[in-house]
Order: sequence, then structure tokens, then C-alpha cells
Amino acid sequence: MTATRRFGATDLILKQGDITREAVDVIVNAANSGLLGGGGVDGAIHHAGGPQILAECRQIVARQGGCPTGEAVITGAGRLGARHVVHTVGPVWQGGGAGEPDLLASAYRNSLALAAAHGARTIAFPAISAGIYGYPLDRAATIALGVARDFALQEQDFTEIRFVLFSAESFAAFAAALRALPGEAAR
Ligand code: AR6
Repeated sequence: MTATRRFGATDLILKQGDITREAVDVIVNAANSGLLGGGGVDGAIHHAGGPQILAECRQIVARQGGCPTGEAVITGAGRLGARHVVHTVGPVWQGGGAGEPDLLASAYRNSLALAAAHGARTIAFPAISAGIYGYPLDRAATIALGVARDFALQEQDFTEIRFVLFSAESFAAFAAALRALPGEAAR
């Protein structure tokens, strides 16, 4: 299952599947501030990518003490079919009044900017915060795609920004949000 819309020079692509199988320049991980692994997509990325990714995360922790919510760091991709993994930390859903929308948007924006700074032309995201962290799927999808659209219209870095959704339910939520995005002229 796929869905696509083009903004500027960038295709926004939705797929249902396992992000660890994507062949892209950068795979984005929905990590936690400690950067030393976890469950969900984080566990899957470390499992598929092998120990090199965790070793690089440990070096980042030693250098800067982790990754604050809304920010991103970058490592190699170990055995994954990508050049880099960007590890970003989305907010834990607390009802929406604790700055969660801005923090989730920052996680996507900082991931795109960091990947672009490393020369990435293609990038794949999971549905950050929409699993263990409990962010409502439809709201998370609207924020994710809104940031991707704005980045695509403002920058020419990416040919493809992919969202790889694990379940049919998350694919459907992202597909509805993609259809609802305003076109190129409107903001
Ligand atoms: N490919 C694509 N998407 C996946 C995969 C996969 N292989 N596996 C799970 N998902 P989550 P969060 C989906 O919980 O909510 C970790 O312990 C999943 O169905 O992975 O940001 C971290 O260490 C959901 O839609 O991330 C943090 O502690 C989406 O990925 C915490 O979880 C995100 O779910 C982060 O929670």
C-alpha cells in the first residue's frame, strides 16, 4: 500500500511496512532521551542494524549526555540499508497541553535539517510518538506531514520523504492527513 503527493521537488510517500527494510540515505529512529535503545521501532532498528549503532549512541551520550525531546542526533546505520540513522525524541502524550505539538514538529524538523546537513536526498520516518509515547495517531500524522510539506516547499534537499507505517491503522491515519494537506499555493 502506498500514497504519494509532490510538494516542490519532493515526493511525500506513505508506505505500510517495516522501516528497517527501507533503502534510503537516512532512517529516522523514534528514540528516547537516553539514546541507549528501547522497545518499538527503536528496538527494531538496533536489532536489525547491529551493535555499531549503539556504540555510536554511547559516544554521543558521553559527549552531550543524551538527546532532549524535540531534538535529533545522527549515527552510522550499521547493517541497515541506509547511510545514517537520525535518532530523534518525540514527546510523551500528556493530553496536549504540555507543548506536545511543538515538540513533535521540532522532532521532525530537526531530523530533516540534520539529515540534509549530511547530504541526504531520501529519508524514511516512522510515526514518531504514536506508539509507546501515546500521541493520538491522527494528530501525529497531521503534524508529521505538515512539517514535511513545509520543508519540501522551503528547501530542495530531498527527492523523497517517506513515512513507513507499521500497521494498516497508522497507514490509514497518515493517508487521510496527506489528502487533507493544503496544496502548494495555500499555507
Ligand atoms: N517499522 C516502522 N514502524 C514501526 C516499527 C517498524 N519496524 N516498529 C514499530 N513501529 P514507538 P514512540 C511503529 O513505540 O511512541 C521506545 O522504547 C509503531 O507501531 O516505537 O515514539 C523508545 O526507546 C508506532 O506507530 O515510538 C522510546 O522509549 C511508531 O512506530 C519510546 O519507545 C512509533 O512507536 C518512543 O515511543
